[in-house]
Amino acid sequence: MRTQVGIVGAGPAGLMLAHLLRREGIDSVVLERRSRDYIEGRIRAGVIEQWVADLLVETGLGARLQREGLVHRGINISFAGSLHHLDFTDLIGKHITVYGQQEVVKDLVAARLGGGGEILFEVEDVGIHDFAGGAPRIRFRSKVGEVTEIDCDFIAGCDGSHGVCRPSIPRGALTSFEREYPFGWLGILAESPPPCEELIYAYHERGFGLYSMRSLTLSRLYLQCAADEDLNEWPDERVWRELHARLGGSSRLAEGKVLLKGLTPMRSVVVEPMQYGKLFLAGDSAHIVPPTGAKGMNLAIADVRVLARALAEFYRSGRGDLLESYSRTCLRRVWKAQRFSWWMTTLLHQPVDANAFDRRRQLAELDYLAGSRHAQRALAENYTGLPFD
Ligand code: RFL
Ligand code: PHB
Repeated sequence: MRTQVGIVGAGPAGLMLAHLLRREGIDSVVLERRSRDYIEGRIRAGVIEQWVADLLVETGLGARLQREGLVHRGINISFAGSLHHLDFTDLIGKHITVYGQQEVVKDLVAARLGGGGEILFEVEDVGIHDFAGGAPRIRFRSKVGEVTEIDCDFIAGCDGSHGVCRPSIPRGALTSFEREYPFGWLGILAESPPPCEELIYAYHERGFGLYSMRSLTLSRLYLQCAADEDLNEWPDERVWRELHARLGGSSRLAEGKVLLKGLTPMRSVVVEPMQYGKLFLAGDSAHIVPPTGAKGMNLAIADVRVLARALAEFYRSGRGDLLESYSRTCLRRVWKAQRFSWWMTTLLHQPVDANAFDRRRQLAELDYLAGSRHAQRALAENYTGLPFD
């Protein structure tokens, strides 16, 4: 088997890369270790930056997004018993769209399969070879047990934080920058209507709380919890009690059937560089952000936008300079997103060893944010997505 770009992973990064390349007439093969049902059902991110929504529309993927996506003018911040609305549209003329990551994945899968492209699902034992120089190859075992090799010009490692591509790069060639947070998020998806039209990020002495949604009847709610929290200790009644305590003062939260409950660890990771020879890492395989800034999926799409343009230029004119600068270009945005995600996280969560000084400082910063249009504009600019170039 032969292709121009071998793509490992059918998350937002891999699928969007395949989509953008196809529009440039560049051939790719996408390999995914999970089933189609699994990747289409995986509940993750929910907030889409404005330029990502625009890109989906411009490249023919916007029909359902425009019908079902919820356009939000801003977000709410709750602290000290009151709710403050930050209106991004009024502040900087931009907005965000709430549309589940799994919906983006469904749209991308449908576009690829509908356009005659292929995604090889449920592949096993994926290995990448000879990507330092000459002729990269991907070897894998197909769903029916057949060992197959793909010869390609380039490999895109879009296989997330537990993939094979990053660990295949020789030790010593990458530097990893990491920060662990001593807390995590307990998240639920519930059949409960929105108590508020837009998201609520709540600072509370019992810990951070977040109210988000997936539709006008489905809420997505999160609570700060211990990094090693045991879900068994969180029956639904306790989750609701805690949500009422942290979000209740600022909203009329309706309880409903809990459809899903899970834990999300909080980590910041960046590996540098994001490329090695003919292998390019994109999305969570190269960086992880804590979810507080809603940046993960958006960054994954930003990486592949850069990569698709660089590959298109290479195939069009033979110029390799955009490919050579891929990592440098992406990392400038990645580090700004890391900074913003870290800032939102430390602003809104209770530090594990908090003393009275830390709490007063956090409250002062929140008060400053609530009262300063300059501070609000900086948040709005980062939250809705920094400009490119
Ligand atoms: P993905 O989505 O993890 O996709 C990687 C794919 O690679 C496959 N794979 C392999 N395939 C073949 N061979 C192998 N050896 C393979 N190993 C792995 C996997 O099965 C998978 O299908 O990475 P990608 O494409 O880089 O996308 C990144 C995003 O998924 C991630 O950053 C976001 O979900 C993070 N995130 C959020 N991002 C946002 O932009 N906005 C948000 O509001 C937001 N909220 C969140 C989040 C992540 C969360 N969790 C669960 C971590 C909220 C939560 C709770
Ligand atoms: C979500 O809707 O899942 C969501 C929203 C905002 C975040 C993180 C997750 O910061």
